[in-house]
Amino acid sequence: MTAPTDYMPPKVWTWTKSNGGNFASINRPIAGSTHDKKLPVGLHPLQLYSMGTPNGIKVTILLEELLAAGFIGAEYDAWLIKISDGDQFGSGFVEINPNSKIPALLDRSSPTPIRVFESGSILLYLAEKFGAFLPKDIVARTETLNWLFWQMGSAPYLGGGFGHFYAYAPIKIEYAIDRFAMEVKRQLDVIERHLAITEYLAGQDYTIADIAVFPTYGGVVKGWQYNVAEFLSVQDYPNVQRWADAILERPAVKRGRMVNCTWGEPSEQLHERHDTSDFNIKTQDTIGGKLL
Ligand SMILES: N[C@@H](CCC(=O)N[C@@H](CS)C(=O)NCC(=O)O)C(=O)O
Repeated sequence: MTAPTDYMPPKVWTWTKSNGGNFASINRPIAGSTHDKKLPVGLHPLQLYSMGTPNGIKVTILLEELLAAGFIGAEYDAWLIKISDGDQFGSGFVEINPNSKIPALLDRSSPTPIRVFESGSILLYLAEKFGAFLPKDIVARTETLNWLFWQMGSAPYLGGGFGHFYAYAPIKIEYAIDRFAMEVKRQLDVIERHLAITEYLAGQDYTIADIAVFPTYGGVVKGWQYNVAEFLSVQDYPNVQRWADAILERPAVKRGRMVNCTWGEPSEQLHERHDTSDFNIKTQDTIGGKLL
């Protein structure tokens, strides 16, 4: 083990300086808004305020799946919330999500608009609203919710624990990386063993459980999340790979991953989405991956 730091916690922690990590400029120990900013509103009842991160694309993948399945009421406007610029601390956003994290959804289809925050809550809300991607049978429904809530409880160890200390912290701390790498590999083994006996997480059907787990754990085994495929020996999880490959093939997943995405190939970014035709315009407007 490399040498520990000589830091000793004081009796009372105070926020005296930025922590120097990648997101230091937006991290702070208090909640609430920092500035007045109204949110834009589009034509559709469903207004999504988000960014194309693993938590954000859970919702855009489900909305694109619902539209692909013929639920026209799932048409939505997706507005970009730039979390690195602090948009999540604008007053309008905080009214929809007091926790200041994307994704956040406003359903304006009833006289009193309904706010929905936390990606798991949004997935469940939409699945129940449209009666899709959540089985009706009590056994399969419960199994779907088991894995949906597994993701909500497990992913912070992957992102806030492992991802933070491996990729974003200003210093590499062996103890922290070891602790969280071990936990993430254990979690991957949990879904590896399960997917060895079942096609999708809740059984034969693709559900909101797969949509929740895929962006984070699929992202790790396919290599786009933290670029840790080699470090975590992801070839050791062939059933997770098989499951992630099948999900990646779905056209709605391809579209959902583009929405509110601001990095990577320009042809794979759709900063805002207001209509299904936005994807076609995007395809026409790009040549060889370069925006015209
Ligand atoms: N538990 C939340 C986590 C959401 C979350 O962590 N969102 C991140 C982006 S992936 C965010 O908005 N970060 C901005 C910040 O922490 O200020 C959910 O599932 O919706």
